[in-house]
Amino acid sequence: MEEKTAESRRVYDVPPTEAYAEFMISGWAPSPLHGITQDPVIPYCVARRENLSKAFTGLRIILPSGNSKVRSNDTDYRFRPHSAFIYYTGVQGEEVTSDAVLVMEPNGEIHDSILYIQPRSTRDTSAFYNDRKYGELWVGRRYTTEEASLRFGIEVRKVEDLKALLKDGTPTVALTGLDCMVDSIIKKNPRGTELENVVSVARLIKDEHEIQEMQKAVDVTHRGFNDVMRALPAAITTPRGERVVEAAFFGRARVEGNELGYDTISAAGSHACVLHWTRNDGEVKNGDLLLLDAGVELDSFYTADITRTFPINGKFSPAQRSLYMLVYEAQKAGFAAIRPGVDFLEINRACHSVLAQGLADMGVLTISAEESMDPAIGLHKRWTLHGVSHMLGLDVHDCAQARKDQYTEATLEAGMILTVEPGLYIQPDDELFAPQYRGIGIRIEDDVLVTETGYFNLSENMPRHPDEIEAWMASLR
Ligand SMILES: [Mn+2]
Repeated sequence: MEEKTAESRRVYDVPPTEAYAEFMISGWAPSPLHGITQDPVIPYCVARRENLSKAFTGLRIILPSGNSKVRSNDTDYRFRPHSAFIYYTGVQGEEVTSDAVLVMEPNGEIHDSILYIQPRSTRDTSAFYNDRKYGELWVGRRYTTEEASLRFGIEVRKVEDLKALLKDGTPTVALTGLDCMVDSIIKKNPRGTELENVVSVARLIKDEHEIQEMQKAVDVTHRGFNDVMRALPAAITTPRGERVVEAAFFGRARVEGNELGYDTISAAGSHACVLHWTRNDGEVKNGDLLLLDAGVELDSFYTADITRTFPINGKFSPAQRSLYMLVYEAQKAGFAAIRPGVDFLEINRACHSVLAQGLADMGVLTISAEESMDPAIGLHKRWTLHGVSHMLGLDVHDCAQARKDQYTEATLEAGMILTVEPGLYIQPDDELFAPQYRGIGIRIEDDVLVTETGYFNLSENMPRHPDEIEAWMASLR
C-alpha cells in the first residue's frame, strides 16, 4: 500500500520558490508551550499498559492511532483515534493526529512504552508552511516530542523514525488494518487476533477514571436533550424538522464534547419504528412522538448512549401513554435484574418477559407470554425487534471484540457499564394492532453501572416516567 503524503495531495499548489523557502525559515520568535500538565487519566494509562504487557511478554506490541480517511480528493473525515490507542495513551480530543503509533518494546519481563507522533513542524522545516496535512500554518500547532512527553508521561519520538525500528525483526504483535505503514512492514502477526481481543476485553470493567468520564458524558448528553426540547417549536415549523432536532443536539456535542458518539437517531412519528433512522429528514408534527437516541462523546472519547421518547406537543395521548408505560415497566424489570453474578442476558429476559406479557394482555400476541419467551418461538419480537443491553464506554458498542463467553454468555461484574434499552415498535401497516397504536415506536434507554450490590443508573436524572417527561418539557418551554 502506498502512503498518501501531503505532497501528493497538493496538485493545485504552486511550488514555493527557493527565495521564498529561504525567507520563510528566518525571523521567527521562539514559541515554546508553557504550563503543560498531565491529564488525570495518565496514571491509569500506566496501569493499563502494565496489564497489557503481562499478556504479551517478550513481544513488541503495536497499537496505531490509525491513518486518516479520505472523504473526497484532499478532504478527510474528521479523525478519531482507535479506541485501544486512546485507552493506553490517554490522548484527548484533537491533540494527537492520525498516523501516531504506540509501541511497547519488550525489555525482559516488562515493556518500555514509546509514543510515535507527528510532532510540531518547527520553523526550521518547510513543513510548517507547505504541509497541508500537518503544517502548523495549515492546521495549527501540535506538541513537539518534548511537550508530548510531558503531557502523556511517556517517551515520545517522531513517527518517521518508526519505519526503521519496525524492520529490525523483533517478534511483534500488532493491531493491523489501521496504519498502512505498519501493515506494509508487519507481515507476521500470529497473535494479532488475540491482541484485538485482549484490548477489547480490558475495557469490560471500567476503572474509577472511566466511571467519572461516563458520568460526565451522560450529564452533557442530558443538556443536549434539554437543547432539543427548547428547539421543538422551531422543529415543528421547519421542513425536515428532524434535522433541527439533530442539529440542536450536535451543537451541544461539539461545544461541550469532541463529537457525537454515534449518528443521532431523530425519529418523529412512524420513523421511530425504523431502528436505525439516521436520515432524519422527516417532519416533526404536533400529536406525534419523537424518539431521540443520541450521545455526546467527550474530549476523553467516552460516550453516553441515551434514548428518550416524548410527545412533540408536550402531552402523551392515551394510546401513546399506554404503550409507553409497558416499555417503562419492562425497563424497570431490566434494572431490577442487574447485580454481579447474574447472566448478562438476564436483563434481556426480564425486559422481554414484561413486554411479551403486555402484548399478550393486549390480545395482539395470541400465544402466552411464557410460550413466546421460548427462544425457539419468540413471536413477541415482531414488536420488540432487538436486545436491550450492550457495553458502553469509549465505543458506543464497547468491547465488541470480546468473545461470547466473555460478554453475552458471561455474567455481570461490578464495574461494567451497559445500556438498558427496551423498545416497542408498531409498524404503521401492522393490522394486528388497532389504528390508534399504529406507527408508534418507543424506546427508553439508560446507561447503568453495575455495582457490588446492584446497579447505579448514570442517567437517573433524565426523566423517564410520562408525568416526569411532560413536566420536563413544560419546564423548558
Ligand atoms: Mn444503545
